[in-house]
Amino acid sequence: MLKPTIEKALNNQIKIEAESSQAYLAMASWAETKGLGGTAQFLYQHAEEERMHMLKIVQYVNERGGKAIIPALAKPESQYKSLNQLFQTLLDHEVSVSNDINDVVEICLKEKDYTTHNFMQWYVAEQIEEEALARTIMDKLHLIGEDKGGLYLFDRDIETLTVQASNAPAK
Ligand code: OFO
Repeated sequence: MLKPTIEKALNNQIKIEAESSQAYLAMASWAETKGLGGTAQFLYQHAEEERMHMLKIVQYVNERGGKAIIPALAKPESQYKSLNQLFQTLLDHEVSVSNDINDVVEICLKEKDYTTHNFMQWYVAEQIEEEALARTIMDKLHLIGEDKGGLYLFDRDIETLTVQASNAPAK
């Protein structure tokens, strides 16, 4: 049985993951309307992954005798000045999600809930990868600068960029 403090922390994390999914869906839609098809696909996929992160917690809470709450969501930001601004927002968001996950881990330790602590380790590892991926993308965008040809190639190649690829050693 989950302690109420843990249930509350996990329900809060469900909302954060759902908000992430919604935010990336809005980013994907923005990119699609700007003719950035590769970026849109990457972000649609990212939105799906965040939905899966949410779902895992929903099921965990219910399996452990708690009650998962499916939250109402605020309308996400839908306008961006540039790809640079969009991906900086994404990176900042992932850093804040990492902090939120660390908070849940801390509560688990305080409450001596080692099962949930163990469950949360998947999220801790995932955040390292997601932050690395977002930083890789920002590095690429900084290199490209205002170069239109570079942006064209970026949009073409980002579709194949995954969390795993961003961790591969540079060739
Ligand atoms: Fe990218 O955040 Fe989920 O965990």
